[in-house]
Amino acid sequence: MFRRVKPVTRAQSLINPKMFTVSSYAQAHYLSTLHGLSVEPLREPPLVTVPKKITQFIDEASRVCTPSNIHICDGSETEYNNLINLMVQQNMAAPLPKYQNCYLTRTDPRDVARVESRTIISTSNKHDVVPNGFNPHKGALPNWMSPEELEKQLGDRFPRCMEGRTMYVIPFSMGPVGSPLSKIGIQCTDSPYVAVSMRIMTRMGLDVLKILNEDTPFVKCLHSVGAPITPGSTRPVWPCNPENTLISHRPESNEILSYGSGYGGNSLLGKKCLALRLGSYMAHKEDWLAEHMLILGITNPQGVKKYVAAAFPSACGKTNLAMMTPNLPGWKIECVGDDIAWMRFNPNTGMLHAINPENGFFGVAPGTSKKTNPNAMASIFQDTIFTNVASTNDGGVYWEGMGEKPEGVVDWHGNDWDGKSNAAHPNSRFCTPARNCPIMDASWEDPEGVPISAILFGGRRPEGVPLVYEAYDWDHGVYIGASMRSEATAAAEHQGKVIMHDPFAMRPFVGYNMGQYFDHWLSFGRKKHVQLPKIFHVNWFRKDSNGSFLWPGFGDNIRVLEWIMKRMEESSPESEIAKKSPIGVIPTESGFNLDNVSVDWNELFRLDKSFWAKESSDIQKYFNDNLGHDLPPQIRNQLNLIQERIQKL
Ligand code: OXD
Ligand code: MN
Repeated sequence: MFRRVKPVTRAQSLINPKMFTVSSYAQAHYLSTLHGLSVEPLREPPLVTVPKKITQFIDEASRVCTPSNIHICDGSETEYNNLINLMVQQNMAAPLPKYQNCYLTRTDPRDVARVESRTIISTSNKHDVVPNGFNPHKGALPNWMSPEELEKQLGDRFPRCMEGRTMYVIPFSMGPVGSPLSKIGIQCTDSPYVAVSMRIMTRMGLDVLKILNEDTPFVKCLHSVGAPITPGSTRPVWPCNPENTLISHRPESNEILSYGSGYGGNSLLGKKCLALRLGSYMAHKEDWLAEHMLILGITNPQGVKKYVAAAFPSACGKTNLAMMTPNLPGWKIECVGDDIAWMRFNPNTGMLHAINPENGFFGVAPGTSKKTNPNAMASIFQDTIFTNVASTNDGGVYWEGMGEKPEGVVDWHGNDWDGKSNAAHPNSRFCTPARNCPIMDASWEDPEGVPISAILFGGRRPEGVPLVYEAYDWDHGVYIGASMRSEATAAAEHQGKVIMHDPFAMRPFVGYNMGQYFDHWLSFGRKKHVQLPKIFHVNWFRKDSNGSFLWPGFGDNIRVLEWIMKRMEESSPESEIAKKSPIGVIPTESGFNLDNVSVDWNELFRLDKSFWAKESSDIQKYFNDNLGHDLPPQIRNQLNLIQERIQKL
C-alpha cells in the first residue's frame, strides 16, 4: 500500500500475525474495560483465523498510521451498541429518544459533502483515466494523479495520522456474502462513525471473515480523518482535515486511501470508492457494469412483473423512485436498491441481471416526507443514524420538506433555529438498513440478481427536456446516457444551479477513461444471444414559465413506468401509444394514462428547435473538449443523426 512511506518502527507490532484471531467476546470485553461500559455476558466466543494477506495489510496500516488501539469489527449488535455509546460519550452522536435506536450526528460544517476536486484516480498510464480531450476542463471528468505524486501526497498525510485513536478494521462484502457477483473489502479507519455506518451500508464482520482464504481477492481500504490526538491537544467533536482532504484510488492494485473527511462517500469506502470507481474499472476488465443506478420491481394490475434500473445524478430522486407508492390502483413497486447496480448478462437467461451491492440506504433527508416517500418515512425511524439534520425538543428530527414545522428546532449547527436559514443541511442524510424498508423486493438479496427489462436515464432539467422519451436502439440509448446533463445539487461541493454534464450519472464515479466507458456500454450492443433492455430518458423536473413544475412527480411517476412497461412489449417506434420525434420515441396523449391528473401535455412534450440545437451543440463541445479522439465514432454518429433530425423540427 505504501511504497516509499517508511513504517514507524516499534519494538513490537501491535498485532501478532501468528496468533491473529477475532472474537466478538474479546472485542466486547475489550471495549467494556476501555470505556467502562456494561456489556451483556456473551456466549462462547467464535474464533476465526484471518488470512495472512489481510493481517499483513492491517499490520502495515497500523505501523504507518500508529493508532493506539486496533479493533477488529465482528459486526455484532453488541459491538454496534458499544461503538454508538462511545460516540455518545464523545459527543459525536446524540440519541433521538422519540424513535427507536436512532442517533443524530453533526459534522464539522466544512465536512458536509463529497469533495470531487480532491478525489483522484492514480494509474501508471494517464490515458487509462483521462481521455485525450482537445481542450479539457478541470472537474469535467475524474482527476488523475501519477503514482509518484500520489506516493508523495500519501507520505505527507498518513504517517502517525491515527495517533491517540483506535483503528477499526472492517471486513465487508459488497453484495450478498458469498455471491459470485460480490466483492470483498477490508477497511481500516480511525472513525467509529464510519464503523457503525459501514455496518448499516454493507454486510460487515465475522460472516465475511469466515469465507476468506489466502486466495480471496480483496480491496485494501485505508481511511483516516487526519486528526491525530496529541498530548495536550483538544479533541474536536467531528475530527476532519479539510485542507488536506484526499480521496485516492489505485485501481491497478485494488487500493483506496482516503484522508481528511469523515463524511459519506468520502469515508464509507464501500460505496462510491469501491462499488463505483474501482467497481467500474473491474467491470470494464471483467465484462460487466457497475452503475450509479437504482433497481426496482414493478408489477402491473394483471400481475406481470418487470425490473427496471435507473441512473440519475446524486440527489435527483433515486431513493424516491426506488421506494415509490404508485398513484394508480393495482400497481406495485418493490425496491431492490436506491443507488448502485452491478449488472452482468446472465449466460442462462441472456438477460442483464442486477444486484444491489449495498445493504442500506444513505439517503438525502430534505424533501423526504410522508407525501413524497412514505416508504422511506416508514424505514428511517428505527436503527438509523441521521447526519446534519435538525433536531426537535421532543427528541426527534426535522428537515426542509418534511412537513409541518415543529416548535423548538435546533438546526444542523446545533443552534436554536432562526426559521430563516436551512434547518437541515441540504445534503443531510439518513443511514438506515435496507431491511427496514417495507417494500424490499423478495429477490433483493438473490445472489443471481434480478433480470432488467429497461434502463432509465434522467436528471433535473427545468427547461426543454420532455417527461419521457425512448431510444431508437441500443447505440442511441448509449448516446442518451453519454449526453446526460443535470442541475448541480448539494451532494458535492458545486455551488449554484448550473446545468452540468454528467454522463450516465457517473461523472464523479467512473474509474477509467470515459471514452472507453462509453465504448464498453456500446460493446453490449454487439453481443450475440443477449436480450438488451430498452433505454429511456425521463425528466420529472420541467418547469413552466412561472417556475412551477409541469409534472406532479412522485407517486404519479407510475404513469411513466406504465407507458414504459407497455413499450417493453412493442418493437416498432410507432404504435397507438408511441410516435417518433427527433430526439426519440415519445408517448401519444391517448396512449398515456392521465386519469385523475391534470397536466399541460403539450408543454410537457414541447420540443423547441433552438433549445435542442443549443443542447446538441453544448454536448458536442463537451465531447470535443473532454473526450476528443477518445469519443467512440458510434456516439459521434448518433450526435450527427440527432442534429440532422432536429433540423426538421
Ligand atoms: C450519494 C451520492 O451519496 O451520489 O449517493 O452522492
Ligand atoms: Mn449516489
